[in-house]
Amino acid sequence: MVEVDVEEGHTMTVCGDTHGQFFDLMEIFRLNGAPSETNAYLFNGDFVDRGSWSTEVALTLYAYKWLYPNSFFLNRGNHETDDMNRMYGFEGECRAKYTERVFKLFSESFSALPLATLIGKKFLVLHGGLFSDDAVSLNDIRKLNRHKQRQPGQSGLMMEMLWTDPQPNPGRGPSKRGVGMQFGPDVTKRFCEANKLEAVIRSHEVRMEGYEVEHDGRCITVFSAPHYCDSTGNKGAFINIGPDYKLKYTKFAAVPHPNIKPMAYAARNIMGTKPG
Ligand SMILES: [Mn+2]
Repeated sequence: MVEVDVEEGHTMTVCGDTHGQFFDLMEIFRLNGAPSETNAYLFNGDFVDRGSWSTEVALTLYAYKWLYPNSFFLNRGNHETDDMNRMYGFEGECRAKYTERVFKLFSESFSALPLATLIGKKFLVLHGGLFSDDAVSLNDIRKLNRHKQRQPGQSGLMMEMLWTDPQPNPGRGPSKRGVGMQFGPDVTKRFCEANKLEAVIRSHEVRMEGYEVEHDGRCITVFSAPHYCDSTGNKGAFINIGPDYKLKYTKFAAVPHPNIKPMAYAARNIMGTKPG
């Protein structure tokens, strides 16, 4: 877990899934300013797959991480994994635009990405959501050695952080995805109280307005791929966090892109229907 504070004069912007929508990523930077030492960003996973400019998105984000290591942050999503990349286009895109070796290097680097970022000790940002066990704490996340396990697998802390979703009903329920599970408002409340958090910020699911505040304000979804897969009609959104740790939401619409369809590099690889 990466732990950062927002200093005086700085802003942290949290973005959700970008899914290979490079032109919409550029729109975020146009609207909200290019990354810099004071204009910090956290991209909360799912940079690749589905959109057909996934290599451009991933390389741009990596270049910014290299340029601003202390103010540009990346969390891993469930699509920064080999199984998903085989099915949803990124592996094929790497082969088509570059080489097999480029995919292997991406795969290795994805397995080193942080799984969560804690902002100002108030907001836990992770791609999927909370856990099947109330006993899991921020300290367990801190202690998790992400380098011991390259892929999230079918169970355990890493899998749950990348895959779970909120549900309106209390308690826990089965996942609509067939991977992970769903957690209710009571689960979120207990987790936030036990760990002295204001809220959990997660991504992983499209929201028509680009973001949604649920679970009595304690579970926030942010999704930054507008008109997802060229078909959903949703807005994208991002969240600004200043030194006062108040959240400011901005919605934005999709911009035009060259005529290459989503999953253009995946057609021959589509084998299942697991939603991402
Ligand atoms: Mn996801």
